[in-house]
Amino acid sequence: MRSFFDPRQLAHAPSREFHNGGWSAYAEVPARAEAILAAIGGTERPADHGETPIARVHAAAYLDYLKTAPARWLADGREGDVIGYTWPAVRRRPLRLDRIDALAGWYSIDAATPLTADSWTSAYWSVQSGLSALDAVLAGDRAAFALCRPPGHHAGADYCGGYCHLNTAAIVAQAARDGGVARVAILDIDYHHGNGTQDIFWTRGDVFYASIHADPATDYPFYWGHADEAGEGEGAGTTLNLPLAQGTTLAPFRAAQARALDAIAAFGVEIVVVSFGADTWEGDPISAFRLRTPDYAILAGDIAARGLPCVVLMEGGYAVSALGANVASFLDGF
Ligand code: OKP
Ligand code: ZN
Repeated sequence: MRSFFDPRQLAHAPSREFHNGGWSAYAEVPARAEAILAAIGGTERPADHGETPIARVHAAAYLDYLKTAPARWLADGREGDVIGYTWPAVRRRPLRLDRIDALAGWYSIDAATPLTADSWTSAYWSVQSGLSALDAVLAGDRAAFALCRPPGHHAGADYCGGYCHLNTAAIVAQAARDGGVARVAILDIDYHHGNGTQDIFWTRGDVFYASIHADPATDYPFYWGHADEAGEGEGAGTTLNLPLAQGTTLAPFRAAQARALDAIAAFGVEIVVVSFGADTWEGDPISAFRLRTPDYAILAGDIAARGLPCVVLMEGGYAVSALGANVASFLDGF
């Protein structure tokens, strides 16, 4: 399977994140990508598709914020990474936001996603890796892998969050649509619900979003991913949420994935974008499912057996010592 990665994806390295009432070491570290690279062998450098496919999904003002906020933070006399401290409970209307703290709260959903001067560059190349994997599939490959890092599925059209800045799965799905693919599905099997992807396609009838994830009653991102969230308008019925309890093992996860794949098949898609997180592994430091390394080959085999071309994108997975083996197991299953 062809795999794509650009070394500029390593540069983004915030020093810390704020959650559970205090500062922690940033979990989404560059060493994650290095561990995957060591386990899967050679990757190709992605082609540069420019900003046009990114701007098809993300708001221009948000992209401007990602690019300029770190320099503005320093110009305002701050130290360290850009991080918000006040959030609008409801975004009632566009405001004239002059102060960097107002911008940071408006364009983010949490304090776990600080921006550094390198964030834009790393996120940009993470997206390019995804778009190059799509190119391989559009050219006829049955599956291709993008070692996306930073990840993307928590980023909305105009917000960052959950270690994510640009939503590569959404950008790849939209690029497939723009390339003439009539119907696309995104299968999200990261431990966390992909709130950004869901938001972006919430009212869309042409892109199906199916997610298997930890129950938002107990896990981040808390406010999305309940079983009754199914889309609205033309998107009514094109979102499928399958939350599972902490402690979930292979059998219930596999049954949920079969349900998601049945729904995707019934929707009649030509391409599946897989948001793959290895944070469902039993030893993940911030998650609580109980999948084992060989389980990933079984889950991937079930996906491949449906016979649909797959663009596989890396999302989460924070147990660095096991990450390479878990990703290799998943890719072997194809
Ligand atoms: C990103 B992805 C841990 C809090 C961590 C952010 C989680 C982001 C996960 N107690 N909060 O979906 O793997
Ligand atoms: Zn995750």
